[in-house]
Amino acid sequence: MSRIALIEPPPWDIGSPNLGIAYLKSVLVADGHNVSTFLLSPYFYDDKKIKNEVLKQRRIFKKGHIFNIYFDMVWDAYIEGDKEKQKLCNDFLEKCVEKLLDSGATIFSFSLNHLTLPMGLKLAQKLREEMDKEGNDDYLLVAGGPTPSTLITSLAPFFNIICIGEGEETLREIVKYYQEKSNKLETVPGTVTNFSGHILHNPPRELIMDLNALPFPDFRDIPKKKYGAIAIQTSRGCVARCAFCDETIYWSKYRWRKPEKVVKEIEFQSQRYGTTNFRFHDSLINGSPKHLEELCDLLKEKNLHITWGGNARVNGLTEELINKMSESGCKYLLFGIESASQKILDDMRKKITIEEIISALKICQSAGIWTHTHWMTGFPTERWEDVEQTISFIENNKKLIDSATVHPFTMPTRFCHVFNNPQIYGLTEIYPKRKINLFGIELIWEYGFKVAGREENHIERATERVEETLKKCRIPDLIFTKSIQGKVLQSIYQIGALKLFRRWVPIY
Ligand code: B12
Ligand code: SF4
Repeated sequence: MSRIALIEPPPWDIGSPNLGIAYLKSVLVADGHNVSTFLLSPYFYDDKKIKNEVLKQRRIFKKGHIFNIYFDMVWDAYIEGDKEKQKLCNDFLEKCVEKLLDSGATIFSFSLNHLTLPMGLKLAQKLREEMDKEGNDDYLLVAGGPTPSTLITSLAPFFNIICIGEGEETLREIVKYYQEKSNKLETVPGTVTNFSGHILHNPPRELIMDLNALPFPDFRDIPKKKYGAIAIQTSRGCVARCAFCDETIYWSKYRWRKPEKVVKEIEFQSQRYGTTNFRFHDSLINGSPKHLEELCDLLKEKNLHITWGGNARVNGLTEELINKMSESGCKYLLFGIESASQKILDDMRKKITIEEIISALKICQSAGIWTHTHWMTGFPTERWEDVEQTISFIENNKKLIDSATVHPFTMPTRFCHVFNNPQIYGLTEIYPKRKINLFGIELIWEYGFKVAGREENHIERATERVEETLKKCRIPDLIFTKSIQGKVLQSIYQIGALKLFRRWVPIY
């Protein structure tokens, strides 16, 4: 049977482990393969030399989320060409190469997003060099996940196979054909293959319509103590189609799992890992309120005493449902509120109203659920009066908002409604704003755009103003649950000393 390494390069979140990799592992193990998981972020954060450099940067700049400093370090190393940082990152990757080769794997499968791309490409390059040095040509470099699925051909020079979208069936076939030494390997649906420089675009992969048929995600060989919660998913895809988002395009049709199956998985993972803390990795947990309600009822009935949280939409959240969620262990919800101007919400195709936002926040507060809110500044149709409405909303409702993150509007990919329908949003031009050179390939990192009738620096000004407002209202950019510990931490925040405690708080 083949040996497969599933790799998540750093730097990525360690609040919960990579669910995609755990699913891929479970289907390959079910087929009888020998699979090792390499989630590298915890080791990257713990690497002494890297940690020292990050802490040094933090002292110099006196502020900044620790995670961003790690990411900046990688960026400086591989994009800005900082030799010292490059050495630190390369040394870390050398150790990873050693571990990967020791595992005896011959199929190296990378799960990549924009943050993990630089380290991922470098690691793939190093593995190839090592294999070539040993004269070993019986290996495969495979990549999948959000970034390979969108950048596709640009990344082909680094890999033999790029997988697009949902990966379970695709990877199973890849491993099967590799093992059989079949030339079907070059034509697996849902991939772009690159064997000896011959690039083939294959037909798309069909969706997994019955998610209940998938085995439970397998987290067995992850460093569990380094992660705060176990990841779980009740659905794939989203019921909405917000203009700036690619989730519906990525996952296509919205699909949900039977609540009984989800509860079985919770019981199974709790027993296996001794954890009662779960993070739901759904695009949104209330795409089907009926199934969510059933899930909460079952959790309560079974008396599982878990704590959980996840992404939610504000609509469809009735008092009854939120109370059931709270009683079944829900401690926090992340809401994509984006703006408090109804016009902008409508332009964004959010299909939510200001009344629904206030109602959801209020009910969560009385149910003791922590509300984390995401705000988006600079949507193309946003004007200053819309920003003012968002600011007043935050000021007037600060007691209902436990924490918040501000995201300036950007277009990292072409896969959103705004990019493909610029005229609807008043865009007069879309252009590659940030191009980067990553190990010899040129990538468009972000698209820029021009909007008629809006100040050039609107996004920067709006972001600054909303961030100032949150600060003034003492709304932090992090999550902790409304437990006694949470209350203590909130008081610490209120006396302005939270930054001392950030290391121990599960920062989002
Ligand atoms: C939960 C989540 C988080 C969690 C943490 C997740 C974690 N620890 O893994 C939190 C809330 C912390 C988070 C934060 C962020 N996130 Co997030 N997050 C998600 C979310 C909603 C679910 C991820 C997930 O588990 N999906 C379910 C699993 C099963 O899917 P998957 O991992 O993609 O894997 C499947 C396929 O992609 C494929 N696949 C994946 N890898 C591979 C490899 C191979 C070889 C193959 C064959 C297939 C394959 O097969 C898998 C099974 O089908 C996704 C959106 C989504 N719905 O997926 C965004 C998403 C991953 N996040 C995203 C972003 C941008 C962020 C932030 C940077 C946002 C921000 N600006 O702050 C932060 C940064 C986090 C950090 N500091 O490290 C983007 C990444 C986009 C990109 N191209 O890089 C996504 C895709 C959302 C989006 N559409 O923009 N996130
Ligand atoms: S509700 Fe959230 S996940 Fe769904 S389309 Fe809108 S932004 Fe994307």
